[in-house]
Amino acid sequence: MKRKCFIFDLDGVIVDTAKYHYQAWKALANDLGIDFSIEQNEQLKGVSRVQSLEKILKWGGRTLDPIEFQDKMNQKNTNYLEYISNMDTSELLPDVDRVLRFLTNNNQFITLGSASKNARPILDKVKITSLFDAIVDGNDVSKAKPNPEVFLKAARLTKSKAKNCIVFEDSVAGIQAANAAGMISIGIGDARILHEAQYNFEDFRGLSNTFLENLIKKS
Ligand code: B16
Ligand code: MG
Repeated sequence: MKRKCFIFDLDGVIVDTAKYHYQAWKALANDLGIDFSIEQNEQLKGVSRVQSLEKILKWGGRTLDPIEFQDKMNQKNTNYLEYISNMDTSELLPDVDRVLRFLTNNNQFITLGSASKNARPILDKVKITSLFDAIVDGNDVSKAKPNPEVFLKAARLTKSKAKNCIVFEDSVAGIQAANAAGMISIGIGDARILHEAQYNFEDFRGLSNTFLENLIKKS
């Protein structure tokens, strides 16, 4: 069996933390007197903390001095950390466990490619850290998605060529990053939003072991 590198995004793919990011950003935006819609939130998925706040300020026509900016980022993260503090294995998204087990049993590389600086503690909380051959998160990269840096780094750590990497992503920026890296992109979520992906699934329940087997065999 070939050894491919499967790269998982975290928020919205492995765990449903996307909803906690949304709630924390909404609270912050409203606090600044800025409206914040679900559609706008879609544009923040996969986007770094700094760039997310920059976008919200732009939408609200607001500016902050550097100290206030840092303050607001801390406020959002403190609020977010509170949301995730009680996370446990029940928050793994449907069938993530089955897919991870199938790939492990078939000797595939499992890696993380997330923009989040909170990725490691979250993996610990849902007790899957030991399944990963490499973890690349927001602390390890300088360029945010749609730049492919995060995925290229995961490939490098497992000595995999880009064409042998398969990326699971729930964000437009992440799908663009995977495509820019020359990797196979699989959108997890709404296919209308993630239409740039090579394959689309609402969630992992639709992604069969046979489909995974074919990805592994694919030259
Ligand atoms: P943090 P992912 C991304 O994680 C989220 O989708 C995005 O909403 C968030 O702003 C970003 O991480 C940074 O997260 O504030 O925890 O460092 O989807 O790339 O796993
Ligand atoms: Mg995501």
